[in-house]
Amino acid sequence: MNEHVLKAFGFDPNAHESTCLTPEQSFARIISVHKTVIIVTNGIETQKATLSGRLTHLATSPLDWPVVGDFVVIERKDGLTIITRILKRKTLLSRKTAGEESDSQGIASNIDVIFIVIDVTRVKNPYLIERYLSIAFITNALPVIIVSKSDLTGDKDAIISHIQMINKEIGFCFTSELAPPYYEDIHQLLTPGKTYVFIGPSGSGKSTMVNHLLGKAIQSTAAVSKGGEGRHTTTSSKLMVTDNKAIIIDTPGMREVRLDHADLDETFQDIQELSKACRFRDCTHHHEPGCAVKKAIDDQLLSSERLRRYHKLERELINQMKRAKQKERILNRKKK
Ligand SMILES: Nc1nc2c(ncn2[C@@H]2O[C@H](COP(=O)(O)OP(=O)(O)OP(=O)(O)O)[C@@H](O)[C@H]2O)c(=O)[nH]1
Ligand SMILES: [Mg+2]
Repeated sequence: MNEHVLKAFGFDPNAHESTCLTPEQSFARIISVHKTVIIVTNGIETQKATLSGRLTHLATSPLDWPVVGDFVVIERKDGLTIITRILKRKTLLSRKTAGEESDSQGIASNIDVIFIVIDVTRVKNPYLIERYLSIAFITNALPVIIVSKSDLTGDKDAIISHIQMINKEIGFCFTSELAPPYYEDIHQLLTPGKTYVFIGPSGSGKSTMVNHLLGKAIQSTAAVSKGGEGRHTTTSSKLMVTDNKAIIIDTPGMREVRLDHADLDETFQDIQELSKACRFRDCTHHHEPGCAVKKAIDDQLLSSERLRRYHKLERELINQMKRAKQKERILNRKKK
């Protein structure tokens, strides 16, 4: 059994003790996924693997497919490494794929902390932070905002108030490749055996940070365009281990964060708090009388823009849920 060597990749034998393996089987963790080729580690070596025919047949959604960070059972068969089981995910970060379909796309699984990396030039866009927080809060992993490229701003205080206006309780820190505090706070946050995923817009400096934490330039990086947009340099997620045994996952910059499952109540705590005083418990904060949220806007305690963004995300989430239900119905009908 290889449970103990896989501990270096975050495997907790106690969490999976009920899983009995045959002598041909071992545990592994998914390092990266390239369509049907999946790279796994058994704690000693990395190998190319494929999903077993049974699991491929049973997969009805992209989330049934391995996601970087998954713990799996692998088996050697005719010289090939086959994934025969995906162990229950402790946490899963996902978003909706682009387009009209309802498909969810797994970003990373079995993560403890989600680092949302947004550079100082974009962090004042509330739309970005609110979307990232919404997909992060639903996972039960701890979201932390990393404001990167702090060398490019002289006004950290304005950024701090901006973040606190969005969410009073969210943890955040500044980083810079070029000036203090460098990556000091991130180093302090990393704990051996825990898994950290870095997400955020393209060009925000995720791979630069990951290379720094690894102490070597493993991930490619590239300068942003003149307009400040990233060039989508990282094209697939990858799991790696730092010298002090923290497990980190670098991900490609997202063009768009579409909500799949999301927690709006945690993200919009102010609206959630105010709504307790609404006359109707199911108040939508649109036209109902006695709406405490609308009153807060009149009293200038809440911005109408913030409520507008909340309603937009709420609509998106409801539509996504409807599409997912419809897809499930179609699948069930086909099965029958
Ligand atoms: N000024 C400044 N530039 C930085 C800093 N960190 C990264 N950069 C630059 O930002 C550019 C983009 O960095 P990457 O690390 O490739 O960004 P990324 O988030 O991985 O981008 P994608 O892989 O496209 O998602 C590179 O030219 C980096 O040198 C920083 O702290 N300060
Ligand atoms: Mg990158």
